[in-house]
Amino acid sequence: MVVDLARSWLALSTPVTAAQAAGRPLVALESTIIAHGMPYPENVRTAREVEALIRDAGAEPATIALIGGRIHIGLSDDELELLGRSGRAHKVSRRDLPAVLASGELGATTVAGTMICAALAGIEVFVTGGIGGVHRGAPQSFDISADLQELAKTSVVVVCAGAKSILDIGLTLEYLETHGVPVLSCEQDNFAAFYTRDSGFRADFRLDDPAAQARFIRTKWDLGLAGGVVLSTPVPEAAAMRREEIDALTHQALAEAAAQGITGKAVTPFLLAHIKAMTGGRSLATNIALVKHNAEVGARLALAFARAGRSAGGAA
Ligand code: PSU
Ligand code: MN
Repeated sequence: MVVDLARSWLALSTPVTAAQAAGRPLVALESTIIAHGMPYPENVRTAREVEALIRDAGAEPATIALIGGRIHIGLSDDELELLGRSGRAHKVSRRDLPAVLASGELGATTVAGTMICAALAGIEVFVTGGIGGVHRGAPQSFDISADLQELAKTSVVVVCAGAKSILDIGLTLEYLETHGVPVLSCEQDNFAAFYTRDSGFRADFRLDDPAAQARFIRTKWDLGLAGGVVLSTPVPEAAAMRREEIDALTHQALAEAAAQGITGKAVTPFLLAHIKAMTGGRSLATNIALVKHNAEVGARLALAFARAGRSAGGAA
């Protein structure tokens, strides 16, 4: 069977295997944020702290990366260190997955790449920082993250702090609507904007209660409506940046990217690094705070899924 063949590429860590055997909920985590989204050593420290938060909440974290020709579901401390430190991990989206797996090289999975691997491993909840989206200027550049197409077809919930204002958030939401991807929010009505709480756009449905979130998502999948769900939650107030500041920085970063002729998969890491440099690291503190908050929201959802699964007779 095709799925069994695909699963033969997986390497589950011992804690992940144990959690699955015990019926403890799993939460997937991506690795592009470690290898390309944050500098060393904050990236590795944050990855470990995020894993600890998920464990403390009663779920098992499963950070996903490609190592030695296998899709690793759950990483050891040494593997996290390797990814965060080596500087040679490929950024792996759907397109890149076969190349990096077949070569046996090191790969850090994006939202799209992580969704594919999480689905193969049977993990339904995935926590990240922000999703990729439709870039500003996309009508000319055609730069639309493969994350959106993955959300259209792969049945995993992506918990995030919205999308960055380096993107065209209005067009990103339009694209998701076209592809039938529901955008849920919790803690506020509007879709979040990563460094800032409010994107200025409403999410489709606000559901603060994890049990209600789980019911919504389970209903979608029960109906055979395959595909992802976005769950947006805003960066905690105390860590949020000012909208005017981030807007000004975004314009500068976009101009710099254009001047340097940055294109393709290099665009997002370039913009992130540029904004970080221009804020003297304050944007990094915001980034870390929002990922940790997302981890708490994701863990609560995974627990609610597990409870609902049991009471409904083990739907999975
Ligand atoms: N947004 C962030 N931080 C990130 C990314 C996005 O705030 O690290 C990463 C995620 O892995 C996301 C990817 O899936 O960038 C999107 O890249 P692209 O735009 O090339 O599809
Ligand atoms: Mn792109």
